[in-house]
Amino acid sequence: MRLEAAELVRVTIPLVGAFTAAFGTLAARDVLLVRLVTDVGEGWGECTTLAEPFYNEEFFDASAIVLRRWLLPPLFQRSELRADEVRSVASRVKGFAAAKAAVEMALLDAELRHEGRSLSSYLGGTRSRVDVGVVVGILGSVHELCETVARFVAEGYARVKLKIEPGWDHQPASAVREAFDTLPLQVDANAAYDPSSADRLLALDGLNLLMIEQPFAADDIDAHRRLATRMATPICLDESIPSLNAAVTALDTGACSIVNLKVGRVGGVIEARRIHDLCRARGVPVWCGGMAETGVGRAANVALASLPGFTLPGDISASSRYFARDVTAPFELVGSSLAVPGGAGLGVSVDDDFLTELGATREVVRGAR
Ligand code: NPG
Repeated sequence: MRLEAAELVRVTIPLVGAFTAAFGTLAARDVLLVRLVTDVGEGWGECTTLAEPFYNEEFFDASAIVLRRWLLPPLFQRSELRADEVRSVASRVKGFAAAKAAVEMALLDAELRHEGRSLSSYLGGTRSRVDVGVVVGILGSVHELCETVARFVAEGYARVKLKIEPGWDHQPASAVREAFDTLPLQVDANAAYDPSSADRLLALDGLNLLMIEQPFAADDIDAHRRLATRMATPICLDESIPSLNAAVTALDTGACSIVNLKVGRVGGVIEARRIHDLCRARGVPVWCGGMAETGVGRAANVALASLPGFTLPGDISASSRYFARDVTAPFELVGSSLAVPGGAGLGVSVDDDFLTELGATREVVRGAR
């Protein structure tokens, strides 16, 4: 296929409720979508980065610059382009995994739509529905937390993840455990702990958690390894795993026994599948992380989570968890699962009129820089 036109679409979508984690509070989601027009049709991708570099190094404005100046222009030069070549063409650009993932996603969408094949089938998915969980942010009180968890459990979510940070960890988690004694429950620290305060995490061992996710800094693999030798609760890594190589190191050193896979963090669904394959070969469970994406990014997440190694529910809650109205048809919870789109490509259509209604800005990116 040949790339003929590219557009960066930016829009801010209000969230149904503010979401707080160690990286800050989101009251609205700044969304960056990439629309690519090729000679075989168009495709959409989502750059899942946040407005500020508080989750990882990448952030919204920087991703847009990198897309405009360095990621998209070389793709216009190629007379024959396949989506699975994006990673190597983009390898001159260091980092910016979410921007790269968005380009790969849009080209895959175009390519697979043309072939009449779904992303799930392309990746080797084996399920038509995927079990999902929900994430509850840091709230004002334990009472509010327990009420929020109760509401999500009533909606059907069969696994709950609590955001924790120093000062909001054992007490809220044990209150939820007490109120929901058999609920599959896990916690996520987004790197908020200093290894010198590892002792306070040991208390979480009594709460029968599925896992504790990313307690320490992304580059501190050894602190995670040390904690894993002291805790019975499995350690899961998210921010520490930006690539297949990083996954190999984390598993070889015993820094984690579960891996969170996020499309935007690892640079695309194809790299995510390679990490999935590695983990599956080693018997390490993986699950699909989320970044409060619109239906575009969610479609990619759900397709990825349909692979056989995704044996734990993902952070891919229904669209209504974050948005009163999404830019695609909503992903809806039935029981505790979402349907994997069976349509060609991502299997979702973007509601352009709604984007306009929301005040989206559109920037045409050209081949020459
Ligand atoms: O359901 O999409 C979702 C959100 C899951 O809380 C979630 N993700 O740290 O994993 C995370 C967190 C996140 C949200 C990270 C937004 C970055 C942005």
